[in-house]
Amino acid sequence: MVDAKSVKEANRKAFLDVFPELANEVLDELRKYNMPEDAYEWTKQNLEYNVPGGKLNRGLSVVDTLYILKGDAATEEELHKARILGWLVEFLQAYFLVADDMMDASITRRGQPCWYRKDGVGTIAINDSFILESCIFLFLKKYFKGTSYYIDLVELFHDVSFQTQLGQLCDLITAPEDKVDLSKFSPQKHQFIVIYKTAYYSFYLPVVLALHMAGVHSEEAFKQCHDILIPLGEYFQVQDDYLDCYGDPAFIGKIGTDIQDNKCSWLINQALVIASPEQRKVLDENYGKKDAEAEAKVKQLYLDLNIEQIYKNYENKSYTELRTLIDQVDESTGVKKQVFIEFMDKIYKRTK
Ligand code: DMA
Ligand code: MG
Ligand code: MG
Ligand code: MG
Repeated sequence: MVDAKSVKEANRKAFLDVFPELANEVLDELRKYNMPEDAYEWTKQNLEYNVPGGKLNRGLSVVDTLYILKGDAATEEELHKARILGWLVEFLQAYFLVADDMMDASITRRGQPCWYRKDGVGTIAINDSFILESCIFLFLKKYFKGTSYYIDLVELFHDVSFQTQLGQLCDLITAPEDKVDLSKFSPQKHQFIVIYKTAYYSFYLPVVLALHMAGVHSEEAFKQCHDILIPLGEYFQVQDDYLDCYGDPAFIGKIGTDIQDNKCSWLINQALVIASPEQRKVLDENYGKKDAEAEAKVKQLYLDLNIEQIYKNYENKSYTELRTLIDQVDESTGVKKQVFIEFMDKIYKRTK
């Protein structure tokens, strides 16, 4: 008897099995270029340390989406190509995270020290992130150059990277280290930042990649995906902001830095909306300070303001709203409701 859980595990395993193959192909390129042995070993480490080891929601969603769209008509060869595209989303994510951890001065990622904090790595991590990005285009060329939708894939990766970089820019300049000014924050500002820095690459990209593979290329189909996946991505980043403060570092694999980093997080924006003038003063004086005591005062204020309950309410409301949006999907455009339901199920009420 094949239950849903064992099917999921088999899919995950098939996905994971592709990674060593891809890592070796990158390393073969280095051999072709006659790279010195130390550069070869460095790149091997870069790939192994930074690409696998995440939750793989983004990568697996490419494969799951293709399967939902094509059903049993999807051949093993097509599924393999979808797994490769899934890994390319994971390469893109690795590229952003290596850089993000440097810019956010983070300590750990996926339960291990951030790459830039490893002995001897430091700012070389900047170039390592560029190499991770280049791998995407190397594989697109190798596996998709012969397809009719090759240029669509290339453009999609370029467009989504640009959107993410713009989101990261807004995230960073809204959180200057030397000048805390909470009046620069607002729920609207937060929404803009998270849509650009997270929603496009994490939600829109994986689904549209699979759409191209399934032969669905219409603007109406892309628009329907956009109108659901962008709010879904927004919800996901609100969860990320929540977990930064309330997640268990041992479980989520990273130590929260948002309060000390002066980030325009969902939590501070909720607090600012309801804080009394006295409470606002506490936030002005303690937010964005590289100081554990000041951070503790902000956390205490979140407790006083019952921000966790506001988050729980938001979570339930988002779920209902997203379900309504999904119910309205017009499947005649070639997209299927199940694509969104499965993606949402992967993240709803996540604790990691
Ligand atoms: C992440 O924002 C966005 C990108 C593009 C990596 P973040 O800094 O909140 O992420 P994390 O909490 O994982 O460091
Ligand atoms: Mg970060
Ligand atoms: Mg960041
Ligand atoms: Mg975060």
